[in-house]
Amino acid sequence: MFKKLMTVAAGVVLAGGLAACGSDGDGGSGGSGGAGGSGGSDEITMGFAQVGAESGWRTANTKSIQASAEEAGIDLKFSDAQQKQENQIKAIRSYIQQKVDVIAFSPVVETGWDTVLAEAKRAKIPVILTDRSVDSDDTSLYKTFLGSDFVLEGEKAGQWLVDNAKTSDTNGDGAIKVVELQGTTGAAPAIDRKTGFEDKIAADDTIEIAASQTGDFTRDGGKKVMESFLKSQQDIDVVYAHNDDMGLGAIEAIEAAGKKPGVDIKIITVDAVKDGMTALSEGKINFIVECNPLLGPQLMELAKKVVAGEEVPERVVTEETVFDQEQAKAVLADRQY
Ligand code: GYE
Repeated sequence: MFKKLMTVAAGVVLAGGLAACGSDGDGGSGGSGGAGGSGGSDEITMGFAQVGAESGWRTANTKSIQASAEEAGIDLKFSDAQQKQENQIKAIRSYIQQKVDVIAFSPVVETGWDTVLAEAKRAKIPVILTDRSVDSDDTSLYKTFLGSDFVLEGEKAGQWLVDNAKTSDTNGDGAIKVVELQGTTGAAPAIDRKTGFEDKIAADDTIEIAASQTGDFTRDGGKKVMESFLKSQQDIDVVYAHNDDMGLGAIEAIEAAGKKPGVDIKIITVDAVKDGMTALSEGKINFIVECNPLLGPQLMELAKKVVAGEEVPERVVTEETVFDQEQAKAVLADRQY
C-alpha cells in the first residue's frame, strides 16, 4: 500500500498531454523496435490483452484502443480474456512467442503476474500496464502504468455521501445504511474504490456499510446482488456501486421491488458512461464519479516511446471529474460513450 501511494505521488497528471504531442509524422521511431518478426518494416506491433467486455466502460475502452492503434499506424493484436486471469496469461505468452514489439494489458486482478511478466522481460519485450495496476514488488517488470486513481474515485464518492448525509437518510431514522456493490474480487478498481469510500465515510458515524458483495462489474451481477440485499436488509438508504453497470442492474432490482431508485434509495456509481449519465439525468442515480475509458491515444504515444527506448513517466494518471443530476443533464448530449 505504501509503495502504491509513493508511485502515485511520483506520478504525472496528464489529460490529453501525451496524446497531443505528435501522434503522426514521427516516422522512423528510432529503429530500435526491431523485435517485430516481419523484418524491414518499422511498424510497431502491439499485443493487447483486454479484460473482457463486462461493462459500457470496457466497450468504450476497447474502441478507443482499436481506433487509436489504427490512427497511430500500430499493428494491434487484440484478445479478450472474458474476465479470466488464466486467459490473459495465455494471451501474453502468445504475444511473447510472436515477438511483438510491446505488450499492453489491463490486469483483471492485481496479483499473480510476476512469472509471466518476468518471461516478457527475459524476451526483452516491454510491458505497459493500462487501466488497472498489478500488485508486485518488482516494478522493473513493466515500463509504466497509465490509468485512473481509483482510491481518489472512491474518496469522491464517499465525500459526496458525507456532504449529502441529511438528504441521503431516506428512511429518516438517523442512520444511513449503505449497501455496496463491489467490482471484480481482487481487481484494483474494486479494492481501491472500496478503500477510498471507506476512508471518507469514516468522518460521519451515522453512515455504515451494512452489506458489501461483488457484482463482478456487470449489470446482471449488480441486479442479482441487489435483489438479495433487498431481501436480507431492512431500510436500505444508499447503494454505492463500483461502476455504472452494476448501478443500472440495481435500479432494475429496486424498481421490481416497488421502490423509486434515486428517491427511496439513493445511488452513487463510478464511470459516467452514457447509460449511467442518462439514468443520472433522469433522477434514478444521484451522483457519478467519472472514470475515463478513452486511454487509447495516450497508450499509443507511450508505446511508441517505450519501443524507441525513450524515457516515460512511471505513472500517468488520467484526469477526471464528477457529475450530479444537473451537471449530467448539461453534458449528456455531447457524451461520446
Ligand atoms: O470502472 C468498470 C470496468 O477497470 C476502470 O472496469 C475499469 C473498470 C470500470 O468493468 O466499469
